[in-house]
Amino acid sequence: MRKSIVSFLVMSVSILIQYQSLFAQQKTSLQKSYHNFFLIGTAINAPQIQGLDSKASTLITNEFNAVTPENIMKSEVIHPGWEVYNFSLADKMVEYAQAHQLKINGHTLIWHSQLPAFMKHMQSADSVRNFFVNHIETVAKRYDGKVFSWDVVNEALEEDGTLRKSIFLEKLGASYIAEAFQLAQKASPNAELYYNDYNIEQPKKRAGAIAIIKDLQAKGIRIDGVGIQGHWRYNKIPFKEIEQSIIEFSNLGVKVMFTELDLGVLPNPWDSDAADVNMKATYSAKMNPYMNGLPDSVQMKFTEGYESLFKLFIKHKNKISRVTFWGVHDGQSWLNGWPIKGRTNYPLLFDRNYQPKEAYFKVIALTK
Ligand code: 9MR
Repeated sequence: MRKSIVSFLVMSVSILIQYQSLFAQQKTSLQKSYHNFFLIGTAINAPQIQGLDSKASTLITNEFNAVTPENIMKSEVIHPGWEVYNFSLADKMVEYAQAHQLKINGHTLIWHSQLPAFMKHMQSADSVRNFFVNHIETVAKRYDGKVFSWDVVNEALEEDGTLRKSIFLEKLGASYIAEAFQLAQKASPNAELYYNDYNIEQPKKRAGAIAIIKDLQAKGIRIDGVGIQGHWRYNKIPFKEIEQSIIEFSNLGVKVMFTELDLGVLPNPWDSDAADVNMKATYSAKMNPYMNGLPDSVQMKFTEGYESLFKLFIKHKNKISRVTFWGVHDGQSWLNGWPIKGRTNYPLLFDRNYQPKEAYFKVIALTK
């Protein structure tokens, strides 16, 4: 018994060393392996854009060919006052991306969340309209030719597929989505324009997204793609719905993307895949079970999850244009702080020490 445990340990360590040395030699990378299939992206944060995280920078430039700013293009940051725009970090990101041939997906023009303080409780429809038009025109125009694409509207749907009761719907009416795409097209004719949301692989919400796309198309307004965010749980990945969504969205003639991929391993208080940043729950030790490391059984299932997911993506590679992870490494993930603050989650392909996990090699091996 003891002997077999020892030989199992020796085998595991030697596999790990093999993997890590392969990685160190940089013979391979995600973006190189998937070059003929689709773009491989990551969300990047402010320190990474400012060059303050050199280990992450090495991963970003070696492993990825697309980036999405995790927060710095949200209206709260880029448009903090009526006439005040703060472009410094976004401009820096453009420089960084140009220097490393990374395609930028601008995230995001119109989102009900993370709005600037001055417009959160705005009462007058005229003021909301002014903000809306001014924001899209200014930001989209400045980055025309610099960003490859925009999430023009983000998370406009409720789980039942109806339009979310956001300040935009309330004050501007349902046509705000079409208007946002029109304004974006005019201000940034060179960027691809996308609708982005979580859980739109689920039938009811998917029907809502299809209705949005069809409405734009019927009005002759350009929409180039749809982003399925992909915040899933490692052991509850909705494969059937994902595949069905790839097919249905693609049948509408738009590109399909997975835009914020991560596979959380921690218990979810509501047993749900909603990624609503406003949902919060209180901390308890029971809800943070893997503070000191992930059990092998979970790690194995996590690896299998990523492997099966990428198998599915490869099967539909002609319909998928990009797969973006929501963060470079586990330490950066929003899932350490949501929906419960202070937890230790393990959702990405690189660990807290910036090292690739087994899932990374499995995902790459699928391309051979
Ligand atoms: O990862 C982002 C986190 O750092 C922010 O605090 C949060 C609020 O702005 O947004 C997170 O990113 C969200 C993305 O912009 C839209 N889809 C859900 C993402 C996870 O909440």
